[in-house]
Amino acid sequence: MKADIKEFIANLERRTPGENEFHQAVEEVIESVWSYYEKHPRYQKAKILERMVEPERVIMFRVPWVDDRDDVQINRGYRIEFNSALGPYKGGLRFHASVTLSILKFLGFEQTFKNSLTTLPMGGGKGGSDFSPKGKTDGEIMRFCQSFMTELYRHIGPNTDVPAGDIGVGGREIGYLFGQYKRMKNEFTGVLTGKGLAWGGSLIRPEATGFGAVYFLEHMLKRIDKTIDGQIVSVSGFGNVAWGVITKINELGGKVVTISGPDGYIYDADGITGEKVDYLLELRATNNDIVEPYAEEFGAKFVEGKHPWEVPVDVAMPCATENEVTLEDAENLVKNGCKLLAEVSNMGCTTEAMEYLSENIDYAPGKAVNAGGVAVSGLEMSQNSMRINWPREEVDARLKGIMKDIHETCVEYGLSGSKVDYVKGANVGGFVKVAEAMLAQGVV
Ligand code: 2IT
Repeated sequence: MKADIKEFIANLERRTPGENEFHQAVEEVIESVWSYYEKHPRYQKAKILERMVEPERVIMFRVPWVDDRDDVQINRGYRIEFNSALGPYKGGLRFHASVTLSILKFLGFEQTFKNSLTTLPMGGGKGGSDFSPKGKTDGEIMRFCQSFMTELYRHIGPNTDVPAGDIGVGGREIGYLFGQYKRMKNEFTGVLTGKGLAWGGSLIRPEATGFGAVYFLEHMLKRIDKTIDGQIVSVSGFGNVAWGVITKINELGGKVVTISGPDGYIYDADGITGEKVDYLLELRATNNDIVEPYAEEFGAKFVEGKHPWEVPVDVAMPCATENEVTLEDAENLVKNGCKLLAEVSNMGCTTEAMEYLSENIDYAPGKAVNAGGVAVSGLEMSQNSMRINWPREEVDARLKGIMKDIHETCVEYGLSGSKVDYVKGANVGGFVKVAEAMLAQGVV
């Protein structure tokens, strides 16, 4: 690592002790953009990078609620308003026991560059709570969401900050959050995305992250003269994003052979198709957060306590959570003939795994691959502003166009020889627009 990058990171670590995931996300971007930054003294003079790693605002608050046994519960709520150079803060809410300030800062930081890549006018933000909806009743989830929004409502708005879902926040939670916002502000407005179709939601939003990732994969494969038809794919997770990826891969003739949960992974050599894909929705609705029942239902193999990256495949698509692919996993994938890893989870690979994969196969980072989710959120905002709903074909065509543009941006900034450095391409491509906007807007 270059001395001045080292110093930059050391400074960041001094100011944000213990925020390991945040440091990891910043380091990846800094390494990518540093040579570009050095070539542009006006960026340095304006301290663009130093400003970019400091969120514009961090909100932390108490979320008290009463569970079904009449016990008082206390969770912590957060909203990181990271960067508004390109538009209102935009990014999801994560409800999961593992949520910390560091995790939300890493996600908010990444979101800024991801949103920039989508070409839509959105700044970067992220929020959530250490509350996990898994194992809770509907009533408990509603009371939690209402308490959470009772504080959050004063900080957000359709022109200020527009949250959406992430892990643990789906249509049900968005509904409860929206209801409470509307009640408190007496305003029916596009303040959240991922809404139900009857009350301002967009077609394709639930599928967008997974579909967009597969559209991106198509462009990656095209560069090496391949198509999705016939590819064997491993997927992790079994939530909304994994479901979207599996549905689209099937449609395009590929075969997905794995899914996973916190309990282990499923290997289904025949492919996860037809009623098995519908079963994923059932599995999620049981609220247990385990995949093992799939094995009993369809006679597939369940491997306890392991990640699916030991299964030989052509393409790997992590769809669960950060740092879910370690160096050892990456080595296993490559050893077993994997040619391409398209990261769908945010920062799905550890730094070591990412470096190893970039050197050995085609690897693209989450902020490019999964940007279809927030892109369709951006399209939901447009539809809300115009008070119309676009048909399915219109949203899908726009999503396809955006994923193509993101891939082209990665190639533009990441091409080295005949290979594309997707990490550099995504980071520099995302950075340039934000940096230019910050310069134009002065020292704020
Ligand atoms: O990580 C992400 O991009 C999301 N969770 C979606 C954010 C959004 O505002 O739709």
